[in-house]
Amino acid sequence: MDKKFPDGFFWGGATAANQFEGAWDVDGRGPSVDDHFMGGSFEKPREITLTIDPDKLYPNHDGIDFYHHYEEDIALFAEMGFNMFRMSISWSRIYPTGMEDEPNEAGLAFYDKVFDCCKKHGIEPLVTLSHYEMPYALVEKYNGWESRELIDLFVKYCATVFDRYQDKVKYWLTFNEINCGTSEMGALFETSMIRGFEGPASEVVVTPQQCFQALHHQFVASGRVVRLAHEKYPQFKIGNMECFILSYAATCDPKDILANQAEMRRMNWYCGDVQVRGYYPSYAKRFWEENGISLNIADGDMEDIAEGKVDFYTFSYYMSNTVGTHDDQEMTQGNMTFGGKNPYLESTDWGWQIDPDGLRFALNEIYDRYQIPMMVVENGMGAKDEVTEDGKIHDDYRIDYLKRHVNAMREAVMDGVDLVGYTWWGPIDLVSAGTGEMRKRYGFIYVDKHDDGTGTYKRLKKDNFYAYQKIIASNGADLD
Ligand code: BGP
Repeated sequence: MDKKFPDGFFWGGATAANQFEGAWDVDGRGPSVDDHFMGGSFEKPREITLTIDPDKLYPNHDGIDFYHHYEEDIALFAEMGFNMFRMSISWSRIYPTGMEDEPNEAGLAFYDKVFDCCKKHGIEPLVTLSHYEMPYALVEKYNGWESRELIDLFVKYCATVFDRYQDKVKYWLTFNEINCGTSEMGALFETSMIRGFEGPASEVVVTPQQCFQALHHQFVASGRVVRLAHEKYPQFKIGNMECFILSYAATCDPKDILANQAEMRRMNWYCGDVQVRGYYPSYAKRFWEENGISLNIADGDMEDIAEGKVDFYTFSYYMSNTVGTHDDQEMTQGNMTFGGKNPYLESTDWGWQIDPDGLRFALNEIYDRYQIPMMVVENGMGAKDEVTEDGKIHDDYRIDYLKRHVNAMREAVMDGVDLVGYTWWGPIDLVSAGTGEMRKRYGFIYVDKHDDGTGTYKRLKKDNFYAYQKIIASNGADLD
């Protein structure tokens, strides 16, 4: 069989505005929820403050200053051969509090420049409308997505950027990792229900009722936005975005199989089933009942969801874990989650278990279920990099991770999966969402920026820069 990817396959990298733009209070931008998060680490959760304390360090404020380096950075992406760049728009750059009648022209103009620069280099933007952020004023007034009012405000913001960039952007994603809203830990990032909260992020408390009601509001908002796009801009393609946390049953005990099935439904299938199929899945009713959830569904909501089905399915994939019912299970950390350890897998320094075969498995499972085009829009390895005396970064560990995951996708394509794109997470080092660290680096490009806030912002190519360049040049055929 032909061991390569389909012609026209999208190769690129993925970022999020709040994690790399910086310029948090420049050109009329309002504070976003992430601007209230201080830096943390593997051992120490990020602290959230109610007001911005000038004596404290908030890593998202400066990010890696893409705002002033975008031309240099996009040129480097082009040099690697990117034909796609996933980025998000910062809502509070467009509507500083989310509640203004008119958008902030300076914010809109910034993204015009970014998209024009992509075009100059033949790079297709893939734009996430909401990547773990909202204007902080909406947290204060509405407690984030807990309130229905967010739907109209979000649709207004989307309508503005659709109108403005209709000739520059074709591919859009509604909510980043929407399914993180199904867990207490992920809801913090996904739904911003932290009104009045100050303290370690691990101490935020939300109930299942709040989580699933907030998600319902997001489903309706997503449905309305997809409908709007389909009606007004037939050239657009709109996708969902899931944090796919593949889990295996910890043992072949049938009780473990059932426990894992329940976890796979809550974590991985619930949101996809709604956004791809356009209705709540059959297992939802019992799940709601058993978790004390009673959804408030308004007239027209289910129609918005039914008419707002996404055009393609996208997800992040970093790791897998195990789920079981036995007490002796050892646990480990992962992306937005804790899970059981798998004795057959190695982990990164942050405890994320590396599992390329799981990516092939996940791609097949998802495609069997939905039968629509797919993209892997995040995948990567957070590691501590060292600049050696020769001024280089020899990140063979990351090259190995990259090649094994590209190989897994290639196998899935040969299995028949309709995979159309791959955007590596953090093609340039940026601030970690989970820990707020800079030293948890993912990039092909190193950025001289450190956890204590120091650094020159100088960009350096790592060894993996050249490895990815070779992979892209051969359309995924050359993995030696
Ligand atoms: C995903 C998020 C990204 C990104 C990535 C890596 O869940 O969509 O925003 O940050 O994970 O996670 P972290 O930054 O915590 O290492």
